[in-house]
Amino acid sequence: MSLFDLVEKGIKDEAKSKTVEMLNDTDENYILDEILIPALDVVGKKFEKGEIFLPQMIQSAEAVKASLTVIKENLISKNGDKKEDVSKGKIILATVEGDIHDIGKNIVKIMLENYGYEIIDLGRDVPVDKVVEKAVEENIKLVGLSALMTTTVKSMEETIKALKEKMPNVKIFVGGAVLTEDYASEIGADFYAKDAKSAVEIAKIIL
Ligand code: B1M
Repeated sequence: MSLFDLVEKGIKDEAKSKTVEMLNDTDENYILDEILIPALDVVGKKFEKGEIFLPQMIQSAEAVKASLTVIKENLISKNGDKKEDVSKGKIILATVEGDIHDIGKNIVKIMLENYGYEIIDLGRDVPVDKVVEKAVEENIKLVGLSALMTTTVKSMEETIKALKEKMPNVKIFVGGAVLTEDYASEIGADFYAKDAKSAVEIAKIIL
């Protein structure tokens, strides 16, 4: 079965071994952008139409997570000896309060780490205060926030507002399928990252 089908059907262990096999001759970005994310899109559409239910969506997400662990290990082993000892700078990442979708954020984390940035990952469903406290404590220059639902963009806006009040110079980038460039600027973000590669470009500008 193809990796796409394994994700769609939520077959975790086989998705993992298929990823190992594919990495012999396939680029990780291709696996991410052309297989894993489109497969989840199909899953999301089926869920929306009522063709599948939450347990199946969870299984598909687990299959993608298993595939991502292999991709991450592969990147680490490929870049291990090239990696510089000094971090290019610290970045806070969080999925905003009320939102437990963290696959996108985790992909962004893998990419940024791969480019030498130190990531403080606050996880998912992160309260506004927790993001602000950590940013102040670490004197952070760049914060990345993720939101996947129309309902949680409000928490994103609140987090941005609270961060800017305490740290006027902090730069904030946001991402997630529910956002657009215009919407990102409307809620006060400095940058919109449509994918993990854009997040790396933003980090290069700021840090
Ligand atoms: Co949920 N879910 N889900 N879900 N889920 C969506 C988002 C949904 C669109 C599905 C649908 O109905 N079509 C819908 C939201 C509707 C809306 O508000 N517009 C939805 C819903 C309704 C729900 C629940 C409410 C379902 C329920 O309980 N009845 C519930 C919410 C719980 C909560 O958060 N409080 C729920 C739960 C779940 C699972 C737990 C089963 C699982 C998440 C598992 C996990 O993340 N650990 C899940 C999944 C897998 C999805 C879909 C199918 C896939 C999301 C995903 O991971 N995509 C999703 C449908 C869809 O998007 N097609 C859906 C892959 C990921 C790599 O893409 O996150 O967009 P994405 O990230 C991209 C870019 O957007 C960008 O880079 C990434 C790589 O290119 N990016 C960033 C993202 N974050 C970034 C941050 C950055 C920079 C770039 O900087 C910081």
